[in-house]
Amino acid sequence: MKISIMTLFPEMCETVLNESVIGRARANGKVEMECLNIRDFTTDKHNRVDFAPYGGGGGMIMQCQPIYDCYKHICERDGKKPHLIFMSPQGAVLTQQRVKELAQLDSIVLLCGHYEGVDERVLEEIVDEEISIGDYVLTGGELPALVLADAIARMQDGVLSAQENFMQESHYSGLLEHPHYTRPPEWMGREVPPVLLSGNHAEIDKWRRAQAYSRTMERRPDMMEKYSGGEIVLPRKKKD
Ligand code: 4FM
Repeated sequence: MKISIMTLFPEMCETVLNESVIGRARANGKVEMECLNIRDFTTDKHNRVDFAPYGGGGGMIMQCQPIYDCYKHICERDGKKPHLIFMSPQGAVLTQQRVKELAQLDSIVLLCGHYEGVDERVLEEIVDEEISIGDYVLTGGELPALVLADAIARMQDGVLSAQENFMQESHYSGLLEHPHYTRPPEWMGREVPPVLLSGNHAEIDKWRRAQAYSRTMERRPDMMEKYSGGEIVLPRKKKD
C-alpha cells in the first residue's frame, strides 16, 4: 500500500508520519507514504497557488493547475491512476468499514485543501471520492488526511503487533472497549477491579465483555443497534 498526500504543508505531514507506530511501519517498509508539495507544481512565476474567488466574497481559492499537475505527475511516474480522495466536510463521514475497504487498495492519493476552498473544476476532473472525518470545520485538509492515513496504515499486515491485532479481531469488535488498568493495584484510593487480579481468564473475559456491552449501551446506543444486526455474543449465564 502506498499513500501519497498532496498538500501545501508537506513538512507538517512528514513530521506526523515519522512518529510512533506509523513512523516505525514506514521505516520497516510495511507502508509507503510520501508528501508532495502542491506548490512545487505551480507554473506561476511568483509561485502562487491561490487567487481570490470569482463572484467576490472573502478568502482565497486554490487553483486547478498546480493540483492537476501534481496528480498527473504521480500518475505518470507510477504508470497508473491511483484512487484520489479529497478531504472535506462535504464528504461522506468516515467509518471503520470504509477504512477497511480502502486498506485493500494498492495506492491512494489524499488531496488536502486549504484556505477557503478548491476550484470546483479540478475536483470534478480528478476526485474519485470525498471523505469527511466528522461534522466540524478545520483550517485545512492536512489533519483529516493524517487521520485517514493512520487509520488505513494500521490495517496493513505487520503494522500492529500480534497482541494489538488480536484485540482488533476479538469478539468485542463493533463495541466500545472495556476499561483498562495497569500498575499499581491501588492509586489515590481507587482499586483495580479484583477480577482482573484473579488470574481466572474465563472470568476476566466475561467481565470485559459485560463492560464492553454496558458502555456501548450507555454511551453509544446507536452502535448497539448496528451491532445487534451482526454477531451477537451475549455474556454467558452461570451454570447452576
Ligand atoms: C477542507 C478547509 C478543504 C479548506 C478544509 C479546504 C475536514 C473535515 C475539514 C477543512 N476535512 N473532514 N471535517 N477540512 O474540516 O475532512 Cl479547501
